[in-house]
Amino acid sequence: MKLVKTLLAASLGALIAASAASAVQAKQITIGFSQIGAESEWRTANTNDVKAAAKAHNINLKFSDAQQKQENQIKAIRTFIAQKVDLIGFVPIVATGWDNVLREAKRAKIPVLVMDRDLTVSDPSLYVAKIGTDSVTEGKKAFEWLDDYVTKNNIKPRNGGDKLNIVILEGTVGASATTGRAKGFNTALKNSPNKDRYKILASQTGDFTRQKGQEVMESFLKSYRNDIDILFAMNDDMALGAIQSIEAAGLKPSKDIIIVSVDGVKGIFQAMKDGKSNVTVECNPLQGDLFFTTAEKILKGESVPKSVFVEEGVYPAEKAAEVLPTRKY
Ligand code: GYE
Repeated sequence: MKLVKTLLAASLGALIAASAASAVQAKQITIGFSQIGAESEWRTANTNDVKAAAKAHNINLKFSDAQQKQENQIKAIRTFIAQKVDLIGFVPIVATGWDNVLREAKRAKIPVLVMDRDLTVSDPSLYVAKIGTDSVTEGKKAFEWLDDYVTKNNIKPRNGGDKLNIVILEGTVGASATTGRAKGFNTALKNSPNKDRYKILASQTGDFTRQKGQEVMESFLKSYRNDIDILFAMNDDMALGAIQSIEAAGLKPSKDIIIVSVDGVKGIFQAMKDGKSNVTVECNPLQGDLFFTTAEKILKGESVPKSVFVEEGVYPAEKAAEVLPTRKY
């Protein structure tokens, strides 16, 4: 009898342990995610991808849109800490100013996984890892494509002078995507054997939006209508806005003014197909799957690389018609 009882107790214990383990396994992961906002076609694609990937990974996603304000992102992160989420993800709108809130997350023992943009913190242990895009390389690819195009096509300054004049539409001030692209572009220009061929005439932020891209290009054209040879727009949306201003000024985008931009959204492929833009350097917004796969590893205690870049290509206008139907964003 005693033996039976012991056996029974033991198997009951095993049963409880087993079901507890499966309960632990089945516990759905909750992740708080703070997105920047919806400033561009790229961002919308990024948000849609994060939401779809969360579903595919069976994650309980608490999604928060900061409407372009760092303070809203900080508030959202604090809310996630209070809610005791399993992991916090966020896209830093600007690179600095995160130390305090990330220290609070660390104290609460909630791991932080950064997506898309880079950040600068005083202590690297304030976040576990970052997945995203390589903006310095994007800027470099943009200049290198341009330099090659100008050389092959023997492009001359429109005003008969000896310099090809470049105007730049920068992204959000303080964002890593802006500083990185500027650094990549300017360094490649400085290192080019043809560097004396170019002059940067003007450079101003268009905040990564179509509307500001249009407005700033309009003001560039007011000052330098007959001098601008090249536009480097740090994203496609600003290039699309600028195309409107170029046409309104009676000039031909892609012919009178060569247009180089970054992202690779459908809108710019359509514009290239229509002969209105020259090239886009891809910046891949489809980072959701990698994000949640990495998050799951972190929560299992596995080690992950501190920084992972997603893959990106370069698409000139002559490929636009062929590539457009295959674009996912
Ligand atoms: O290029 C731009 C967006 O951070 C890489 O942000 C991203 C940039 C992207 O608004 O369109």
